Amino acid sequence: VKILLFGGFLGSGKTTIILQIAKQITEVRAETVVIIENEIGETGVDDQLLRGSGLQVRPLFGGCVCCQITGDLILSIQEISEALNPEWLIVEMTGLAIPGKTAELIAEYVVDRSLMKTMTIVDGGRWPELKCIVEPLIVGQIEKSDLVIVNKADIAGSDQDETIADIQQQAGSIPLLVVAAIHELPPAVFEEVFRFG
Ligand SMILES: Nc1nc2c(ncn2[C@@H]2O[C@H](COP(=O)(O)OP(=O)(O)OP(=O)(O)O)[C@@H](O)[C@H]2O)c(=O)[nH]1
Ligand SMILES: [Mg+2]
Repeated sequence: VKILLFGGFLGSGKTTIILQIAKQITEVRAETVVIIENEIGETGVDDQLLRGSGLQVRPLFGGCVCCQITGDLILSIQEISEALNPEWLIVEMTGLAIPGKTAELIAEYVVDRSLMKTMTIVDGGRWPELKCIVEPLIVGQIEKSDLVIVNKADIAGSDQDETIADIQQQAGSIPLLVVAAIHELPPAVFEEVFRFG
């Protein structure tokens, strides 16, 4: 099993992107996928949205973004890989999780880090505002990930170049893609997401 971990602040577009990635896996690559939804709240909205598309989805509820949730996640990954053994496992993390840290924890217990890829989704339009309010979180989400996807390019304002330059600076050598996930993602995005090693 190869694991794709999607993180990024609340509302950045994780579910929208995951839907396209999962469809690419099942319809284009003809491979199997299970999605784990790591939700904070009690109603699984994303869960229903994803399930409506005919995909296999496991909800994973938890209280907050701590080790407890990662413990549940690790158990779910173990259970799913043993019972279903899909080719791909997609995890939508809560908007408050740090993808790279979660990957390190999973790597300690279940799956080799080389079989995991962490994607951090950034809402380009909200970056300046969120940087003022929750800088350590959104910067941490970027710093520890394998790929940064800046989303909502379709509604970007005149400060977009500045924003992307700032995000790129935080990302350092981590690859960065700019997308509008509300439209069909270009092939280059899928290539990058599915590229391992
Ligand atoms: N304009 C625009 N809106 C987008 C884009 N991608 C997602 N959205 C919208 O942004 C909102 C949040 O998208 P989601 O995919 O649910 O984001 P999320 O990160 O899964 O959200 P949570 O799971 O609640 O943290 C939805 O209303 C989407 O339709 C985009 O590229 N452009
Ligand atoms: Mg979501």
